[in-house]
Amino acid sequence: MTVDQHQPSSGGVTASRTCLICRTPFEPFMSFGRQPIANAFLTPDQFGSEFFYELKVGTCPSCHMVQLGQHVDPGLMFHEQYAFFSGTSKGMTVHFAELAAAMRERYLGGPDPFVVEIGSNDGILLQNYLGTPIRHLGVEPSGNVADVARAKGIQTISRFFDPGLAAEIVVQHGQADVVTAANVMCHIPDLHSVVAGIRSLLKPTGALVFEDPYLGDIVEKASYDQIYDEHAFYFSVTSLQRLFAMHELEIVDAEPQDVHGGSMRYTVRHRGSGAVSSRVATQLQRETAAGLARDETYADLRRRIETSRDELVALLRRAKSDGKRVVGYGATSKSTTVTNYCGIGPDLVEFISDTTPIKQGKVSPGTHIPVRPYTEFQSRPPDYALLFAWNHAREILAKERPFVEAGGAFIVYVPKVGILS
Ligand code: DWN
Ligand code: SAH
Repeated sequence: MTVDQHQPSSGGVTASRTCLICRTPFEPFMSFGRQPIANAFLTPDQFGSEFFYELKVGTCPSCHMVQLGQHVDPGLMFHEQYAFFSGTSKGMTVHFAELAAAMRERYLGGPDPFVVEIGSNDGILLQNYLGTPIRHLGVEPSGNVADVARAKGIQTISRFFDPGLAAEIVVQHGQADVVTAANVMCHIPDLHSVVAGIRSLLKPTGALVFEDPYLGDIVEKASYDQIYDEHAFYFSVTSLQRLFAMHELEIVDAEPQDVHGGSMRYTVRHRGSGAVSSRVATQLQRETAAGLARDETYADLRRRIETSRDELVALLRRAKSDGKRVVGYGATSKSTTVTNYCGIGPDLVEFISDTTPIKQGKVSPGTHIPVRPYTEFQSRPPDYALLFAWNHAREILAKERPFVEAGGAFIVYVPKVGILS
């Protein structure tokens, strides 16, 4: 089934007043106000044309899909100058090597195996199949990151995935044993068309394996910085079950992951083609217990987010009045929501340290904090590092022991605002 309800607008943003999954009207439970494109790092000559929209989020009263109330046109976010390169985290490189091995063992052991990845970025996942008998194909619309993958020898098509492309892939390469997507499905407002495309691309025995930030973690930790333009949806097993049922597909497994601040790995197959793990029912029970389908949960989340904002701003102001230097650690997409929602600019955060060359020498979207190379963090260590890349805390805290041993400290805001000693 294809529900074509999301038409790109000419103004760069589309308002959504009905659920993109089941078309039930919904009201946003929260607005984060005026926000820029999360990954649109810019130079001063671009200030006059900086794009803004209202970031608001709601939950469908019928299918309980949590989703944005406004959608920025995909071409404004994913293009030749996309700023996020997956390989910037060593921890994620290990995570995807493990995912590749797990899929190989479970679903890619037959004759002439074929895997398609949607949103393959710089090839962090598919690189693990190079030199194996497994045929692969990446679909990655952001041309600059796709070029990095191609340079590694990874077959990559630079287009947005849709049913038309799925049909072309089937004609040229045949159906896939595995379709995989990490941190991509939640980025695509026209999810029905993507799921329809995946359904036609998958062999009858095939599996869709995908991961995305998990709604249960966002609610529990009040990690509101997961909410930004690229993340159109905040998935739970409850809401996804309904979506896949509409396409005669079913979730056969749901495995919590500790990456990106708490994610879920879903395995989906043609209805009736595989055993359903007891983890699915367990997860559904947990979601009921956590109140993910109840309005009060989101009213409470909004209050906790407002408190988090007030506490973070107070802490940063105190640091400033005490004469301390604060530098951001990781110019994440997530930090765009935090800095713009809280009103944090260069007056409170001197610069943001980031290892990604394309972000360096620019300023952060909206509040215009300079982004500097990591070498600057090392040569001029601040009193406090504001941990915007908190999802990579394990990797970063291990690396930054010398900073802490020399008297530096990390300011965090997920799950609570505070200073790590
Ligand atoms: O869903 C998405 C995820 C997968 O990646 C996309 N929509 C966009 C992006 O989100 P993000 O920008 O919030 O991702 P990260 O992985 O939290 O970004 C980390 C940033 O921090 C990168 O710019 C690299 C930088 N970094 C650093 O400077 N030093 C990261 C590490 C680990 C470091 O040690
Ligand atoms: N899978 C990688 C990248 C996630 S970032 C990881 O987990 O690290 C999201 C990626 O999805 C970007 O590279 C973006 O260009 C891509 N993307 C966005 N919309 C897409 C679509 N409709 N089809 C395919 N890829 C898409």
